[in-house]
Amino acid sequence: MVCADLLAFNVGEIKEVLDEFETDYFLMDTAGQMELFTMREASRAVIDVLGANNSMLTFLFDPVISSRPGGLVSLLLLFASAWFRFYVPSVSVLSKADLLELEDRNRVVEWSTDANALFDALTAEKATLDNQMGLELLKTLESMDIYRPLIPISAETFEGMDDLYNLVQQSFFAGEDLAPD
Ligand SMILES: Nc1nc2c(ncn2[C@@H]2O[C@H](COP(=O)(O)OP(=O)(O)OP(=O)(O)O)[C@@H](O)[C@H]2O)c(=O)[nH]1
Ligand SMILES: [Mg+2]
Repeated sequence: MVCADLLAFNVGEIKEVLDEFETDYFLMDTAGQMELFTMREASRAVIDVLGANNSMLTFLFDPVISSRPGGLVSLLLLFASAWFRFYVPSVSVLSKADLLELEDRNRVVEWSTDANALFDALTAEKATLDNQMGLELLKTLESMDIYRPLIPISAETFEGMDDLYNLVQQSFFAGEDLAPD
């Protein structure tokens, strides 16, 4: 909590330091516990000072939780909540993708691309109360603009970083590559 407040309090100074770097993008990691960044009003000020018009939200989907249809719906809800808070362009990332077998990873990506596939997977599960709730939640989520293919990324193998870079390029520069090489 103290760190979160200090970040907001000192963001002007942080921006001055960042402005000295000659780079096109900064990737900033915020606390995974959503109460500490997403659900604090000061975070809005941090984004505004750093430049809301030049910001993009990257939301990390846990690979193990995403592997179950109901788990993916839960994470989509969290993502919807974060996106709704800041309302800046966003990318959805399947983090630690190296932990999943290729078949499982492809299935999660398919669910994230096609709501009908996720709907079918939920329907195929036992008709428990949570699965029924998942179906109802999915209908709501489907009507929002939160469906986008998850980009599998791994900090172990570095796979997917190019895909993330390309998506950011597309969002800000319509795909024009800024890299010198
Ligand atoms: N296999 C694998 N492990 C990873 C990867 N990224 C991080 N880890 C490991 O996962 C563990 C937890 O790290 P993170 O998920 O980054 O956790 P954190 O950022 O400290 O916590 P949050 O506040 O939840 O973001 C550590 O042991 C990391 O080394 C990855 O891409 N692949
Ligand atoms: Mg983290």
